[in-house]
Formats: sequence, C-alpha cells, structure tokens
Amino acid sequence: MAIKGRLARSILRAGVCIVLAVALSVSAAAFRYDVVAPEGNVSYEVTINLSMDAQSFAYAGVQFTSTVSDPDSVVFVGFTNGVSGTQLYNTINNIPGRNSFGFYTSTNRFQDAMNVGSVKFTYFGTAEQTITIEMRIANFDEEGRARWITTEASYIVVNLSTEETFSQYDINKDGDVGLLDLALAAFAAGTAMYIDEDLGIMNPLWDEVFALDSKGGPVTAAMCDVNEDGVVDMLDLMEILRNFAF
Ligand SMILES: [Ca+2]
Ligand SMILES: [Ca+2]
Repeated sequence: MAIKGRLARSILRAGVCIVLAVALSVSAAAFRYDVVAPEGNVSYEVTINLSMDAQSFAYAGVQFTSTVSDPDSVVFVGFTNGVSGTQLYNTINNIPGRNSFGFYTSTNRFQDAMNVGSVKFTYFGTAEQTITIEMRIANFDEEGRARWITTEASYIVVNLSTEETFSQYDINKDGDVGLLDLALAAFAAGTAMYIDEDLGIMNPLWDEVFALDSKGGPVTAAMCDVNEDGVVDMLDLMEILRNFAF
C-alpha cells in the first residue's frame, strides 16, 4: 500500500511537471519556432529564411536567438541579409549552441514586410536536429529609450531549406569516402581539362558524364580532379585514399 502511495505521488509529481512544461511552452509559443532538420548519413547545410510581416507595426530592431539540440554537432555558420536601410549585427553574446543575431533599422522606425535574411547551420546527420529560433522586437519610447515590445508570431515567417552536402572526395555521394570513389577516379585517370592548354582547347571528356552517383547525379572527370590541378591522375587517387572515411 505504501509503495502504491509513493508511486501515486510520483506519478502525480510527474503529471505536474508535464502540465508545467506544456504551460511554459504555450506561453512562449508566440516567440519561438522549432525547425526540425533530418538525419541521414551525410552532411547537411540548413538554411532558415526569416521574413518579417509587420505592415501595421513600427519597430526599431529585431533580435533573433538560435538554440540547437546538439551543440557538438550543429555548427552555426552565420546570418546574412540584403535588407537596405538596416544595420546588421551578427553573433553577439554567443555561447556554444546559442547564437544571437539580428538587425537595427537606421531610422529607428521601420514598418513593412521584408525578407530579413537567412541563418545557416551545418551538421552531420547522425541524428535528427532541432533548431529553435526565438525573436524579440525592440522600439523606442518617448524618451528615446530602447525597449522590448510585445511581438506576435504572425509578424515573422520562418522557412527552412535543407541541403545535403558531400565531401569532395565522396565522388559517388553515398556518404562514405571509399573504394567506390577511388574506382571512379581511377576510371577517369588520364583525363585532362585541356587538350591543348596553349590554344585553350578544352577536352570534351572533362565534363562528360561517365557514371551516375548514388543520387542519380552526374559524375565527370572534373569531379574526380580532387586536387584541382586540371588533370585526373595518381595524385587525386592518393588524396582520395588519404581521406577514406566511413
Ligand atoms: Ca562514396
Ligand atoms: Ca588532379
């Protein structure tokens, strides 16, 4: 009976914790966006595009903070934008896995819809990753003091695009650097970019597709020239061999 009582109490406590967690996440929901990036045996480049839709809302600046599920895996690359009339700041107050970035408007007052820019991350897909984007909007009060103001989820649009990226040595794009890549480079060995470098006559075989990679994409001699010296030869095979990775 006593065990049952303890069990009931701990279930009750667990229940309270769950309710509390839900309440917290709901109260923060207007400012937080979770984007989930996939797992897979390849490297990924994740781009999160941020747009503002604040037609009816004046503001002076916006601060975003990104937090990643696994700071050891997910690397913050940077924040870029092309918004005119704004001043960017990038990666302030950073701690591992948490980066702040955003922009100020040069007039201290801005009211419009616009593409804010994009934030980039990379990771190797051993596990699914979650990237949380938080947003704060600032304006100035009558005395010119900066202050954070209430923001609405609808003021921002978050779009995610994920792209697989491959090591240059992974010629068949299967996530490993191994014998298959070596075999492809060996097949292309002897092919040079120019038939006659002095006359500038390019070798049509250089960009000719001679095989398909594991994604159905083209494999050319140019792609096998991993040291980029204009010819596929033993040096490329050795470099692929040195970069064997499974
Ligand atoms: Ca490969
Ligand atoms: Ca080469």
